[in-house]
Amino acid sequence: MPENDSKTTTKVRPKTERPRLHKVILVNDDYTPREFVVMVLKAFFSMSEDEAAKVMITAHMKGVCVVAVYTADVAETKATEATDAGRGAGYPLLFTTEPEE
Ligand code: TYC
Repeated sequence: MPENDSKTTTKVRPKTERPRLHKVILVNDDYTPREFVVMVLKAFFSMSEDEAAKVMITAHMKGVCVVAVYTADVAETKATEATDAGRGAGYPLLFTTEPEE
């Protein structure tokens, strides 16, 4: 007697979903020097002087600015390392992450 004669079939669905990306967000504060913020953006996010200056000024004026998007673990690592660079220099510079919608 067949153990499985129910003719169950499994449809193979092409799995093309990409991992959700996470934003790294630069948060403004009143103490970190502008030039230091620009230096960190260039060092940790491979930005040009012009790109870094624009992102810094946007955070300065609006309170926050999206720096870049990465997979979750890369975003988390970069935000932590860039925040630690500020901490190491005695500044309250903060990078956070959040999932993209
Ligand atoms: N607001 C800071 C200042 O006036 C500069 C600054 C900009 C700090 C952006 C943090 O995310 C930041 N010195």
